[in-house]
Amino acid sequence: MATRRFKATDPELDELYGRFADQGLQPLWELAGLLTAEPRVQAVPYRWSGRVLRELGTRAGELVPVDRGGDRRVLACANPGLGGAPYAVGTLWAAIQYLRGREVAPAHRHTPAALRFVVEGEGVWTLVDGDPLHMGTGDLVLTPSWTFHEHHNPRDEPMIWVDVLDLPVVAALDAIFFEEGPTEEADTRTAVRSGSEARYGGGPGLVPSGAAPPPGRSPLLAYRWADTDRALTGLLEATGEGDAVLRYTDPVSGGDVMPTMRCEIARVLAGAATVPARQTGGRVLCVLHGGGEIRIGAERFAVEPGDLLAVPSWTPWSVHADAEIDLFSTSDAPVLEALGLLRTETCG
Ligand code: GTQ
Ligand code: FE2
Repeated sequence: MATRRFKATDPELDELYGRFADQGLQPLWELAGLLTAEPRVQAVPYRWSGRVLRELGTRAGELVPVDRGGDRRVLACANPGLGGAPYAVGTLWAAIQYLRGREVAPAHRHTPAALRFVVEGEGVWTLVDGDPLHMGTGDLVLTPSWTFHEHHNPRDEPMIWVDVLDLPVVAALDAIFFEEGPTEEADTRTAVRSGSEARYGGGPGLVPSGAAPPPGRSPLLAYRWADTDRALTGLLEATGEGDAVLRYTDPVSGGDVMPTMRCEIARVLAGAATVPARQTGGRVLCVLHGGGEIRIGAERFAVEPGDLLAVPSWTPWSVHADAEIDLFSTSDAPVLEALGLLRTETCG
């Protein structure tokens, strides 16, 4: 495939442009829109209705089997600004996954890292490198890069949850690898408590002496709603403010849960609003509880539990709670931070 051929009115220059094209070259002075004053973002502010996601996930559950080949019954949120790409924002994959009662989603691993967040429901187990992690309402469960994972639902009732992956980042870096699990047999083990939580989730501020974290990611793979809820309540009590934001961290290093994704949870009290702010990089929001309005750029979305929203890079957003809102959020901030590209600004 040849490179773009630029045209000039001057015949000598036009001839030179022809030679550029033959040699796979382009003149910078003809290239507009490369170094823009601010990010020119393709993704647009968008909201996927939780109610619709649940309804269409359920219908897919009736029509589409999960097995080797299909592997995952997942509906990807495709931002309308991204020209058909199955990404919620330029750097994040967001989706809902639906597993019927008694179903298994077979083991595999891939270099993109994943996280699961549960808006409503329980009963599915995710095994991460063989460690059984239960998923329940409000829980955050991690599947770090290149860890084997499989899901199984020992109950009769279906379950739906939210997946967020750094897939677009890994794809942009041409670093996608994928591999199926070593055995055909589904591992349907459960456990009262995962090994990861027994070791690293024993109590606030307590980690095994001498513990070295796996580089760049948390050895704790599940963050339980009861703990998150208590922490939010405590922070609001301490500050007396109308909203509070917590960051999920690696308990050993204090850093983000994974090298590519920052997870946060915000609580906004009824009648309160957050100060509009923006930062570089993409963000995906998931409404856990409550209702009100989320403003992203010029858009205003009335929200309810289960809604997923896209916050494009450098776009101001704010939350206005009618009923107390709990809002889970994933951004690519660790990537931008590592590269010295994270800019934040309040716009209030
Ligand atoms: O659960 O393993 O949403 O591999 C996309 C790719 C979920 C998963 C997604 C995946 C998974
Ligand atoms: Fe996967």
